[in-house]
Amino acid sequence: MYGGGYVSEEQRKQMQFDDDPEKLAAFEARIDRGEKIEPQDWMPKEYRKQLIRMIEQHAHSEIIGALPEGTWITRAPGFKRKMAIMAKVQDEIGHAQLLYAAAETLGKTREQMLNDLISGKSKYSNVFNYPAKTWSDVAVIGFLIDAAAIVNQTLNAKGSYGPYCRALERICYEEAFHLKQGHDAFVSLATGSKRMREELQEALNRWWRPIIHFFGPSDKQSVHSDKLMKWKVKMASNDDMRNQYLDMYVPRIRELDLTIPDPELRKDPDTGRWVFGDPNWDEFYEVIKGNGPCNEERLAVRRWAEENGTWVRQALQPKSGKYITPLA
Ligand code: BYC
Repeated sequence: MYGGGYVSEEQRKQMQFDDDPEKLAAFEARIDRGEKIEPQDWMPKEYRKQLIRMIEQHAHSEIIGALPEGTWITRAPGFKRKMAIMAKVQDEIGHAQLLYAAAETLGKTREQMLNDLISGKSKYSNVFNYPAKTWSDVAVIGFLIDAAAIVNQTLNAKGSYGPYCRALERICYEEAFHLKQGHDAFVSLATGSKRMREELQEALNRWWRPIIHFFGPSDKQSVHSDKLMKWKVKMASNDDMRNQYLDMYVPRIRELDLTIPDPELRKDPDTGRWVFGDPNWDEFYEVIKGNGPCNEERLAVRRWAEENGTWVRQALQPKSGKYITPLA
């Protein structure tokens, strides 16, 4: 099993032991009542740690997620598509800013987070470690990955940590608009020439498995879900989110006469749940460990941006001189 963030049962007990039981009970009662937890409020160490991990990973996913689409700004077909993809990429960077600000309220600085991203210590979404080879890949990202992100984020937005929920609410509004541009690009290709349809089908074939992975490992393999759901950081399990997504988007793909590249995919009428072929979880764990097709390239771009942007940050903070150079 992948062991990146694994917390042993013993460590878990220790973490709970470290927290004052009365404060913990009062905290959990607040969560049960549906109250939002704010930065100045008491919170268990594990809640803080988990939120930093998740929000930070989410922020990194936004800036790394801008890279595959960013390479298509100059190559998008036509002026309007170029404008739209450029605006979308700018929005993603804005989302990262909102999310880093939300994570900072929990005590980890932005510099530490960026250091952990470029050193490979922190994770970001598996999907951004695959290349966007053609314009059709960009359409698949814009429609099907943004749709997956919306399923996940509209649920997370109802969670317990105030700053994360407020950031997500705004992000979801913008993502809903991104979805429209992705859907428009996707439908144009699906209803276009034979060559356009073929290219779109090839892109769908490449992306289907990473999309299934997007919601995280199965509930049996998920490490953090139980605690995160108890504390209403996550509002649905990985499998429930994946199921909800398949319910919504399998029909929309099929109505365009495209083939989902999984012959075993079907909805079980007895359970109402989707059944699918082996999504190759080994590939997922390899990708999130840093061994996907584009991990090195993505981090190299971030490193370049950090190194070449240092002078700008230093110029903006002339008096303090306290800026920590990434990887210093
Ligand atoms: N990719 O215990 P589990 C976007 C890791 S940006 C990589 O189930 P959890 C967009 C997990 O971190 C949207 N790693 O985890 C941007 C853990 O490892 P560690 C990104 C993954 O947290 C630009 C291990 O696997 N969305 O859409 O309970 C353009 C065990 O997993 C992934 C978010 O970040 C993954 N897919 O549940 C277009 C949303 N899945 O940390 C679009 C916020 C799992 O112990 N995050 N892992 O080493 C979440 O909602 C949850 O973190 C997840 C996973 C549902 C993703």
